[in-house]
Amino acid sequence: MASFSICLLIISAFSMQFSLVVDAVSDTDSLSVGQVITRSETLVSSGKFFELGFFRPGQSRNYYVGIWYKNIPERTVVWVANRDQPLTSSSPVLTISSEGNLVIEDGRITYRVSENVSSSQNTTATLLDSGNFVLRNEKLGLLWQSFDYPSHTFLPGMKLGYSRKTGKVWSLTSWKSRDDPSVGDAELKMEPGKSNAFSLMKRSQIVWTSGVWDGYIFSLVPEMTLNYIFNYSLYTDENETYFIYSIKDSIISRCILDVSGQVEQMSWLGARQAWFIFWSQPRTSCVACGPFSICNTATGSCQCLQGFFIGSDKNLSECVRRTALQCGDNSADREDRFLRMHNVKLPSPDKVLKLPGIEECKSACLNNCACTAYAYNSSGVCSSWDGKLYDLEQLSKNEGENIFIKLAASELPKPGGNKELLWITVIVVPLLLTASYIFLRWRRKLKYREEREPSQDMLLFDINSSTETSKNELSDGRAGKSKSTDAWLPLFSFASVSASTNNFSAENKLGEGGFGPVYKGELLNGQEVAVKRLSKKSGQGLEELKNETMLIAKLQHRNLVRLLGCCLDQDEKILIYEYLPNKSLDSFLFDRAKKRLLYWETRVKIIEGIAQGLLYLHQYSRLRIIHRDLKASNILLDTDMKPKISDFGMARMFGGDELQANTNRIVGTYGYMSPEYALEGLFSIKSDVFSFGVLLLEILSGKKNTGFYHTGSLNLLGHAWDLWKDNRALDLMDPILENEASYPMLARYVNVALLCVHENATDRPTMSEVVSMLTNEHLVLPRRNNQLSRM
Ligand SMILES: *[C@@H]1O[C@H](CO)[C@@H](O)[C@H](O)[C@H]1NC(C)=O
Ligand SMILES: *[C@@H]1O[C@H](CO)[C@@H](O)[C@H](O)[C@H]1NC(C)=O
Ligand SMILES: *[C@@H]1O[C@H](CO)[C@@H](O)[C@H](O)[C@H]1NC(C)=O
Ligand SMILES: *[C@@H]1O[C@H](CO)[C@@H](O)[C@H](O)[C@H]1NC(C)=O
Ligand SMILES: *[C@@H]1O[C@H](CO)[C@@H](O)[C@H](O)[C@H]1NC(C)=O
Ligand SMILES: CC(=O)N[C@H]1CO[C@H](CO)[C@@H](O)[C@@H]1O
Repeated sequence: MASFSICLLIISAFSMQFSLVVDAVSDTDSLSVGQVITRSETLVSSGKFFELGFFRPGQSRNYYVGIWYKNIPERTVVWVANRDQPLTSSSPVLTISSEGNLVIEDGRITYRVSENVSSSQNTTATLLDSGNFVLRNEKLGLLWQSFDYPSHTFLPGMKLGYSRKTGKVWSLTSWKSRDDPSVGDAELKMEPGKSNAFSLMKRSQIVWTSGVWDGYIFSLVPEMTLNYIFNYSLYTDENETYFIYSIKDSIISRCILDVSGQVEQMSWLGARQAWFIFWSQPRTSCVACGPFSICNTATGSCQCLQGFFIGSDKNLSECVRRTALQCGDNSADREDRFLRMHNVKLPSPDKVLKLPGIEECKSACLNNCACTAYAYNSSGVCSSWDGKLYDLEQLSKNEGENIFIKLAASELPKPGGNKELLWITVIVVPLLLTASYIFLRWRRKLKYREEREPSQDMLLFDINSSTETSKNELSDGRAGKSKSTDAWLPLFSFASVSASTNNFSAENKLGEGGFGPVYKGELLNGQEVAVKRLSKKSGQGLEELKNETMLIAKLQHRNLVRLLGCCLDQDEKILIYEYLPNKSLDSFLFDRAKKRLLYWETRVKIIEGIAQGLLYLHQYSRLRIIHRDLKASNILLDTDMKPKISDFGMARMFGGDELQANTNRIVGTYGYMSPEYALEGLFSIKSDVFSFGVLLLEILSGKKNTGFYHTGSLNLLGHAWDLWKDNRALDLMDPILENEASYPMLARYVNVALLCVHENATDRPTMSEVVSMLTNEHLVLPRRNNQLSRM
């Protein structure tokens, strides 16, 4: 190893000599006065972590000077020198000018990267292993550094905050698009002189805030308490206030403000060559919608308004007007008109006026060429919007307001006197209505038949063909007996699923899972079901998904939610589960009033049930399912408060790593992720055991692992461990259990939980060991003797 490094040193020494000959640089980390970096050359930090040079982002033809990770194949740019000054010539150079400034020249323009640096000889610019590019000089020391001019990436060691002396704000600003690093419309910053909180601004409106720094964490970022990796601090003195972080392990991590306006903290998984996002805000996907589009909050999708289409950019980041407005040209026929949209959550207006009536409001907008929309409400307030219209949200019936969008007359059906319209209303509509009524009746009949006798539209599989499954299922007591025949998984049509959920109406929505929204539905036979509408993108093809669904449907255990059917219809992937009226464990456990219903006995039953369900997934099902997202909100409770694990097999169905269907990047639930999963993306049945341990502590204490802290220990796990060391494990107990709990049992459970959350996966027990430890009173448990060093 050592000789190899020496070898490298020699090589780089040689290349440095060569480069000096041509007065250019290569494979060095510094640039001095008179030297240049051309398009094909780069600086590399001494430890080879970062590289600096010219690049062209995405499809762009322009050159920029940027810094990216040296060893990450997909170029990940962390800083751009000339964001707002793209270079179009093909022979730009970066150099230090004679007066000591860092400049980019391309023959026509000279862009000064560093300004106001006093002239001096012997100035050098060095790319450091932290990713900071610093301009130094022997006499004056540090003159300028890139860390003082953040772009969209917040690296460890950088400051975000402000200087009280100069008023300078260190903030993150998004790129305009993936092809254009110029300053976009999102900014993450701390407002000078205000409370110590970050605000995420989009077009100067606050879309998310971190909450104030309370000494340990930002109050609305509870995930900061689950801190395996970072050392955060908020530094403040008479001159400046800033937030800074460092990384304890040797992992690569960065925080970015994405083009979509989301703040994301991610780490690089070398083994999988992928970025792993483990935290992001704001969670709503509406932030990604561009101008003249409307966001459907139920599905998180953006759609162009009527009269607009997706422009050159396929990312819906720009909807473009189909027909130009006629503004000013008042020849009656071509005057602009307004399209009424219902149930819209209005963005904050550009102008508000008190006007006597809606007609006045309308003409005010019509007479102002810049005005693109107006709204009028019952208190006589006329709101109007100029230019690009952003942040419209479609709400459901009885919510929101009307907004009127200005469109060219030709984009709207002509009002009244229109013969075609008359024809349509008088003849075609009734005809259509009759036809659809007949069709629906026919469908309905068919549907009933389908439910009784399986048609070819069903997936067939034979429970007995997997001898392993049936043999093992016997250990589950009840299961296995009633299933001597072929099992069928009904395939539902999209129309029937849609009808059962009232067209996926907001009133039917039960919640939002990692894979998409869940609705309550009612089948034609009156059975209540939970309908999970998976987000459109999944890593798998339809056939694979069908196979996986079939396999998953075969898993039957009293502690798993039953899959009743599915609908795979073109883009739609929908799973239909049994409906459990008591909702999820977290809705009881973390609710002050409802947690009283979780008696000690109930909690014991829940813990044992989850352990059994997980054991079945890991060991007794033929598939060996790793759940990967076990958490309180994925445990559903039936009417007897018996637990049923939901969302199992989702990772499998979605193929490999695509746990989060919305993106092609991996996301788990931070509070329950084992260290090896969070840091390296490694998962195994032992990462489920870790999540089970966290869940166990939450059930015993009634507290969330996320957001919990107590003097000295920053999360529930650390706190449990501290109490355990002091022989005070019983203090962990949820206070409302005081007169009920069995203390020896509680102590045993805490012990098991601490074994499960062992930092090393191999030292954690398997689920079958967990089950026997939980139930066997006479078993002597190993005591934990190691620290949770990273927590
Ligand atoms: C450079 O100095 C000028 C005048 O002193 C000032 O207006 C400008 O903001 C300074 N630029 C930077 C980047 O500090
Ligand atoms: C620049 O550095 C060299 C070597 O370090 C030194 O000999 C020279 O005097 C310096 N020049 C100036 C102007 O400081
Ligand atoms: C965390 O960061 C602060 C400030 O940078 C530093 O003083 C402290 O020593 C660090 N702690 C650890 C454990 O690295
Ligand atoms: C604040 O700035 C002043 C003037 O530059 C300096 O003298 C002082 O030491 C600074 N205070 C701190 C805490 O760095
Ligand atoms: C009308 O709009 C104004 C300004 O947005 C708002 O303050 C007022 O509450 C609204 N009135 C009603 C009845 O919605
Ligand atoms: C034209 C354009 O900007 N396309 C981008 C759309 O978004 C994807 C990823 O989200 C990019 O890969 C494309 O380049």
